[in-house]
Amino acid sequence: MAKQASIDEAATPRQRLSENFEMSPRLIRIHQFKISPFCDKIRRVLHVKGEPYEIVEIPVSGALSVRELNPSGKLPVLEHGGRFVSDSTDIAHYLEEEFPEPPLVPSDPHERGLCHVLEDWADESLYFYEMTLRFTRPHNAARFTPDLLASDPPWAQRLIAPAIPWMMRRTTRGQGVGRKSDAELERDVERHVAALAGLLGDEEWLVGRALSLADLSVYAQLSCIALTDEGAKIVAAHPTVAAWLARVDAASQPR
Ligand SMILES: N[C@@H](CCC(=O)N[C@@H](CS)C(=O)NCC(=O)O)C(=O)O
Repeated sequence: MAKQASIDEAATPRQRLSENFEMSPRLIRIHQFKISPFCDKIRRVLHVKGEPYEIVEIPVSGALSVRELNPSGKLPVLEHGGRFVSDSTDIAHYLEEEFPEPPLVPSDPHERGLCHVLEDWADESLYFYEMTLRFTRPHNAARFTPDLLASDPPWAQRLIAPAIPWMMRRTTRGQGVGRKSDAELERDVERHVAALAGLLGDEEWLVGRALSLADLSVYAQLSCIALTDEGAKIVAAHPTVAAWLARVDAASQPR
């Protein structure tokens, strides 16, 4: 489903654009950091929609070039029909308009509202728990930093790797979650996962009777939390949530 774009490494992201677009103007391309939960969310939206796409992997050492595509410097950025769309929520809604089937944003106003609130909670709250757990706790940072830097040249990996926990901590401290003790943070995650178990009850999906953007957004963040030892234990204690994670994963694989 996803093809790695063959790109001229020396070209800027905007220069890289034109070639394939001349041949295939409706091509979808995702500029991403592979292990970003927001990029995972968008890949899964495209899998559910059954739309093929190309990946442009941005190395962490090339992160400044992202500003050419998105002034906020954040990924993912979607390229389609000569347009650039940034922010995973905007991208998901753009894709919903371009490729309405199967719908991922409910049409019922109550479900639509709940879907949005859950997506925003995942993006703006759960994200900082996953970032703190994966990249600021030394035993986890040792596991996940090599994945984060997998597309960087060796010199950049050597230079950047030691700074990753510091960089992530600076962000999570600014946001607030990073100021909590380990025990407080794990208690919060436990409360969030218990809340999801309560929301799910006997239902298959978080909103209504079908997979929605809420499932994909919460999945993208919680699956990263569950990759850590601490998160795995918390999720395992809530079989409803563990089963839902597996269900969302299965429903959003490449077709
Ligand atoms: N609200 C944005 C958040 C995206 C985001 O924070 N992406 C991170 C990677 S997980 C990023 O690009 N960080 C680089 C930076 O902040 O400079 C979205 O939904 O797309």
